[in-house]
Amino acid sequence: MPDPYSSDLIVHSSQPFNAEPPLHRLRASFITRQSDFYVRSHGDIPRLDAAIHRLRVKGCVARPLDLSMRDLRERFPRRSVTAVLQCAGNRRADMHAVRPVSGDPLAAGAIGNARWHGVALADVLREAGARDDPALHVAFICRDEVDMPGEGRFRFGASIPMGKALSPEVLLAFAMNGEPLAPEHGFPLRVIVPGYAGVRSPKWLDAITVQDMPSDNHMQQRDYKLLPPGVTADTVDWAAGIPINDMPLNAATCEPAAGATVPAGRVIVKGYAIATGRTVARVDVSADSGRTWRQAELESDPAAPWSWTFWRTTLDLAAGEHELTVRAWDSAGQTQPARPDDVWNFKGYLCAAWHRVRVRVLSIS
Ligand SMILES: Nc1nc2c(c(=O)[nH]1)N[C@H]1C(S)=C(S)[C@@H](COP(=O)(O)O)O[C@H]1N2
Ligand SMILES: [Mo]
Repeated sequence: MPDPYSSDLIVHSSQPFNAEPPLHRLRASFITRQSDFYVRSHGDIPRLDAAIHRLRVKGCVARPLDLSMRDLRERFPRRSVTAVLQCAGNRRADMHAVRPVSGDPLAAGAIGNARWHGVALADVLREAGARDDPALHVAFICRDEVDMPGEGRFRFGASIPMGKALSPEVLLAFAMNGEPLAPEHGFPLRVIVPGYAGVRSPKWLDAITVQDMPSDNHMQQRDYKLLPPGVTADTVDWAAGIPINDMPLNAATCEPAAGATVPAGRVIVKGYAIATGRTVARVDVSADSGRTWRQAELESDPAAPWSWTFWRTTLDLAAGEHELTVRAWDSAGQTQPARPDDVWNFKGYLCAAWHRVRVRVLSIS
């Protein structure tokens, strides 16, 4: 099947389909086009019919619901949010370079910023009569099936705590940038949980269960947790891991590309930075691996707190090899770890070390 949406993406695997955009495409627009948006799927992409799709809401609720897509559109106020979606494995390749990790060697493209349209999850939960109790969890189950060695075949699922589920930015989304969701991004219905790792934003949503514990799905219990550096796939005790929800402060250089050759003189360097809960207050760029730094110009949208910050600066580069390095600072004055070695974990999650790009500068004589 020809797929116009995957033409420019760097494909890491075709089954399941996993792909990320080249970084210059990502930096080309503050709102990421669907065709440039990374795809992370764990199983086959379901082809669903919106006319017959239903969403059930059940569990610890006063009034269970069984909604068509039309019910969702007609019975609840429309909401939109501009938000970044980012995979917990974004920049995994940098961790892989320290010591091999499991999972696709993602560059810095497993992230995108979109305008999402749908209804507030909070409105649907209130209609179902769910209690605002911080001890509760909202679990999602999806239509795609995942094959996991040793675990067989199961449907994708995940959960978020009730406190986050009731936050107004969390949507049940049916559109992205004013277009219907593409099949690979969750058509006809997905969850969008701004600030949280992508895994907590399930696609192809089938049912919501309010319950007194997190989802028992593999994705919640035995994956997407942060483990200490000494732990391997053979020794892992998943119960001891930190579940990945909020994403750390991060920044990446998108242009020039890693390994690029550029002419000596003034070189424009551009990228993105992202903070959750706080704002990106400063971005430093270095042409000498972090010995000296200059501050980049920032471009953000104050009306879109879940969105990313773009940055750019101009460096004067002499001929030779240079390692361009970037790090962000947040509004609490915190910054990123210097080396991926300091945050290495066997799944390669949350790589937020200073991002380094080696370039070759040629003299123009
Ligand atoms: N049903 C379902 N939802 C899912 C996934 C999946 O495999 N199946 N992958 C998750 C992960 S790990 C990420 S990072 C995001 C990616 O969303 P995207 O493909 O629209 O960019 O979807 C999440 N939701
Ligand atoms: Mo992910």
